[in-house]
Parts: sequence; structure tokens; C-alpha cells
Amino acid sequence: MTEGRIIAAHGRHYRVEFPDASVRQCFPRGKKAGAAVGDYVRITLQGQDEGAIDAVLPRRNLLYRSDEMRSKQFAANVDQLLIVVAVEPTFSDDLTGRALAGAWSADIVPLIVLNKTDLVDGLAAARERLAPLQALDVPVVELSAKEPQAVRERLAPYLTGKTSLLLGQSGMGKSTLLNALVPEALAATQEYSTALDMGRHTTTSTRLYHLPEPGGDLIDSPGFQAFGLSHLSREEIVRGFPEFLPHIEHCRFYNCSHRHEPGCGVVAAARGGQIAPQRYALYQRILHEHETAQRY
Ligand SMILES: Nc1nc2c(ncn2[C@@H]2O[C@H](COP(=O)(O)OP(=O)(O)OP(=O)(O)O)[C@@H](O)[C@H]2O)c(=O)[nH]1
Ligand SMILES: [Mg+2]
Ligand SMILES: [Zn+2]
Repeated sequence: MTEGRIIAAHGRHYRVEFPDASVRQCFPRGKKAGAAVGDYVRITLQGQDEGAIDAVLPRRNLLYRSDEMRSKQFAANVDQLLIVVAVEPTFSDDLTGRALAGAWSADIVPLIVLNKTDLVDGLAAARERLAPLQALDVPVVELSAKEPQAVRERLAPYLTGKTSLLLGQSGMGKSTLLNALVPEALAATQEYSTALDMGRHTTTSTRLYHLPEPGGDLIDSPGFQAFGLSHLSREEIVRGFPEFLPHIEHCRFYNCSHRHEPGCGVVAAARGGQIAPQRYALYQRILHEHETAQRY
């Protein structure tokens, strides 16, 4: 029996890497699934290059999304979430806010990467849309994935020695960034319009890569179109909105949901402009989904 880390997942097939850098194709025993890229697992070796997953070792965290229908795991044991947005195509504020909330509620440090800064015409507008998030002390790193040298210089201080997950909508340039940081990854990248015509994302599965010296791990993932957070409790949802914190102290009721209650500090702050309206609206949407999910 031996331990390794899952570096790729395709349905029930997992690629597991061992401390000696060897990699095996592994399958979960029985019907039980649920392992994610980044998980440490206990394996029984089988033959030359296969293995059975006996157990998933306790995780530090797991980032996932869920709605009423199903849930999907992004990755486990992640130190940092790189939310990749681009000047073009237009990114969704809703999805970006959800990714942030998902990270904070799972104790993962978020970082926003604004890619394609070479497309200067749309740059000012993209910056403006990120300003409310930057105001929350989320670092925004601007770069162009087409300039690998600059990408490495700008991201190295964040990536070294950590496991980072690239997450974002299709066409934002996650795989192009990966290729800039790990040239031998040779990940497929594609013009967004072409990918859309084919009706699918360019990257189809999640995979972990090792960064060259001074090291670290980087996980590339398929573009997401939804980020339901119905698995979060009310307290966890609030953790996704750290700017509410100073105002919650003023809520009259200790179990305030920050919507209809009289004497709510958050509602007052949203009305008074100290909380950005689109952030408060996102909070309401996520809470509503949570309550809908509770009814099933
Ligand atoms: N102009 C410009 N184009 C870029 C930049 N980075 C990526 N692109 C282009 O954007 C398109 C999408 O890039 P990908 O790396 O495939 O995007 P992705 O986020 O991995 O997409 P999915 O795998 O579908 O989630 C490709 O045509 C890239 O060449 C950049 O910095 N500037
Ligand atoms: Mg990709
Ligand atoms: Zn309140």
C-alpha cells in the first residue's frame, strides 16, 4: 500500500502520482467515487501501471459547486484560487463573485488574474468592473498570457510553493497561462469563437502540473458556466461577503439574514452605498438558491 496525489480525473479514471514521480492509472474501489484532483489517496498497486484507490486521505479543503440537480468538484487541497478573467470575451460579474465566495467559504485565498491586457481598447472597462472586488483587498494581477516572461515574473511571487487552481469561464486564457508557466504542458488552447461553435470547452478535464523551479503546482480546469453555491450554509455564504462584517455588528437580531429584518446593519449599509449594490444583489441571489435547495 502506498500514497499518492491525484493529478488528473476523467470520470472514474484517475491518474495518481507517487513520491518517486511515477504515475499510475487508478480506479476507485466499488461504486464509491468522489475523489478530486489534488486529493491525496491510499493506493494498492496493481500490475506495472495501475492501482486501486482504497481511501481518500483527509482534505484541507475542497472547492466545488452545486445546484439542486447536482454537484461538481473542482479540486481539493488548494491553497489559492486564480480566478481568470479577460478583457475579451466579456466575463460575468456574477460568476466572478461566486468564485470568490466559494473560495472564501472554503478557506482558499483568491486572486484575480485579468488576462489579455494587450487588447487595450477594452482594458479600462474591465478594470472598472473589477474595482468593487479590488476594493475588498483581492489582488488583481494584470497580464497578457501571450508574454510568458512577464507572466512568470508577475505570478511567481504568488505561485511558489503552493497549489493554485486556475478557474474561469471558457476563453479567458487559462490554458494559455498554464503554457506560459509550464511550457511542457502543451495544453490545447483555442479561439473562443471556434470553441463555442463546437459547443464545448477547449479544456475538457482538470489536471495538475508542476511548476519549474522554484516550484509549486498549478491546476488547469475546464471553463465553467455555472457556480451554484447551494451547499453553503447561511454562515458560509456570509463569509463570501467579507465587506458585510463591520455592518453585521449593527444588526438588531443575532440570526439576521440581512434582507427583510428591521434594524439590519447590512441593509442600511447597502442603502447608504457602503456596500456595492451588485454585491448585495449577488448575496440575495445566493441566499435565495440556498433556501430553495433546503426545500428539497
Ligand atoms: N490577445 C490575447 N489572446 C489571448 C491571451 N491569452 C489567451 N488568448 C487567446 O484566448 C483564446 C482562449 O484561450 P484558452 O487558453 O484556450 O482559454 P481557456 O480559458 O483555457 O478556455 P477553456 O479551456 O475552454 O476553459 C485563445 O485563442 C488564446 O490564444 C492574451 O493574453 N491576449
Ligand atoms: Mg483551457
Ligand atoms: Zn442584518
